[in-house]
Amino acid sequence: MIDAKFQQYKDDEYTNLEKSFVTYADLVGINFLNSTTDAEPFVTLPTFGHGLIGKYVKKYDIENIEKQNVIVRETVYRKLLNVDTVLKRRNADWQLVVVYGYRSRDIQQQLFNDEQEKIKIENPGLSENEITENVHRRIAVPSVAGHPTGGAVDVTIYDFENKCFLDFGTEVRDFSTRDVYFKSPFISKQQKDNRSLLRKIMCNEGFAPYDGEWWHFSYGDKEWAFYSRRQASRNKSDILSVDNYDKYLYAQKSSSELVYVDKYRDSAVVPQVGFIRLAIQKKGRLTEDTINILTKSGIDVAHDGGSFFGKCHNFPLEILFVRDDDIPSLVDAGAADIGIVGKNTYDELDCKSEIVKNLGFGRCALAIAIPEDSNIESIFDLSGKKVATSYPNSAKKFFDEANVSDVEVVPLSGSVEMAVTIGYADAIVDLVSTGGSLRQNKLKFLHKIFDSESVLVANKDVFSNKDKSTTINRLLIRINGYLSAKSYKRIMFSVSAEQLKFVNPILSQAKLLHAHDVLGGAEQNIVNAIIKKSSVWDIVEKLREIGATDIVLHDIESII
Ligand code: PRT
Ligand code: ZN
Repeated sequence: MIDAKFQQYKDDEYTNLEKSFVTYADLVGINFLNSTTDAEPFVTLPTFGHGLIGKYVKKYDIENIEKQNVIVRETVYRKLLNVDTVLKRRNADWQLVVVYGYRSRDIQQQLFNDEQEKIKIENPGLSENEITENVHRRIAVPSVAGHPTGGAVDVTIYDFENKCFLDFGTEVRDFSTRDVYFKSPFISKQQKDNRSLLRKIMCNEGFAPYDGEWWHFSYGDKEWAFYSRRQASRNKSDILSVDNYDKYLYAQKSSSELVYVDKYRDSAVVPQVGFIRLAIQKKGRLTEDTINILTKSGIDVAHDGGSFFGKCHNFPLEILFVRDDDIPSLVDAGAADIGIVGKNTYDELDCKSEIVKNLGFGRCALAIAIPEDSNIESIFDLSGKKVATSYPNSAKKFFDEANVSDVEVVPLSGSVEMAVTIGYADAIVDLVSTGGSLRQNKLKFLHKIFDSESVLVANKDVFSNKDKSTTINRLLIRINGYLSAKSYKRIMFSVSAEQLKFVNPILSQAKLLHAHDVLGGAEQNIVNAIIKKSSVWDIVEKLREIGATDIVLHDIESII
């Protein structure tokens, strides 16, 4: 009973709100005074990037034709870019996402007809006019509709930090509830604030809002002209200039008339020839070493810590900061051209990209471990047992190839050691580096499945692009130079002519990279050589034994 009463109360509130929506009758009298505004091109919004993006978040009508692309007028595009910039000033992790833009006239008509049929059946008593207005609240009457002009957009805000959309009280384009009305009283304070913020930023940029849908805004359509004219007269602006709004109206276009520029593949978005995108771990074990290897290769990485994107000022490279588990699929899909990831992750995810370089950091092993007191002695004792792991594919492959039958592999996304402690599994397959974590959890090593280290992976098609391939090779030369330099040191010391004859055997034993050169030839000689880091102290001690002096060690930046 109370529910029914409350529902009635809600319905009355909604119906009351509907009275102030812009109606079909408001728009039908607005005339299109021909002008040049209509000659402007349409553009697709980038589907990926650090700024504004356009992407259908659900399956919508023109997705079949346009895939994920959202199409809008060029002026609208520029305004949306500004909105995104303003948003990011409030919070660097926020991004404007446009989930709907242009819709063809045919589709508008079809949606309108469907909705009209529905309303007619639900409300048999309504007059023709009432039905039209009723339908118009959701699906605009085609002759005055905004989406077919390319001037109307449906937008929302994504928060990169929390990996979700801001809470607006309903999902974008959720027509199952009238809480989508901008002024719905049945949403929280926070939700209201989010709606007001979105509206304020969009309207400051010249868009007109629509009270019936918190996400819908337009520029240059009839609704915009009506709204702007009404605002102007409320603010008592010059009525003459108010009438000018009609001049700037956009005409609607059918899909056959639509010509557009694909911004996503446009050179404006990818400004440099051979520009490549590298995906790296945003925050984790690999991050520091990865950035270090880039910096030491002479690449400046600018990253504010918050956002997904980093720029390099001195190399045609954009860096994408993501979870390491996402790197293989981003590179496979070509969303990033190359990536730096643990080989363990690469193997586990059955990556189609190729490994182009082992990077030598993030070393660990994927290993089988068992409780310290377990009576399991070999991998064959695991037959019929439960093994918990975050690496189910690698584990299954290993047991299959080793012919250990009936191992039940239980996938867990984290805290794998726990599974054994609580008796949920008999063994684990996990990464081990120092082994400290095993000891801490009273586990012991049983068998190594594979060794792993960080690798540079590249999309398999990227080398067929000449420009990108050149950039990747430039990057590789630098990384190779750094990696070889990293394992050597330069040594200089001084010896007498007498001592010099002992020097050669000491140095050559230490596997020289370069033959050393000797300056002098008289009483005192300066020897200059490049030696393996691993033998530095051994060599230094031996040199001191023969009486060498002024021993100086240098780090090497690069060996090319
Ligand atoms: O958030 P995101 O998804 O990006 O990070 P993540 O939690 O998936 O990964 P992260 O940062 O923990 O590890 C990233 C990569 O580092 C792995 O994919 C490996 O390639 C590499 N790596 C190197 C390691 C380890 N060493 C390592 N020891 N990854 C994890 N570990 C774990 C190990 O499983 C154990 O639980 O660290 C713990 C301590 O190890 P011990 O043996 O040193 O005690
Ligand atoms: Zn809309």
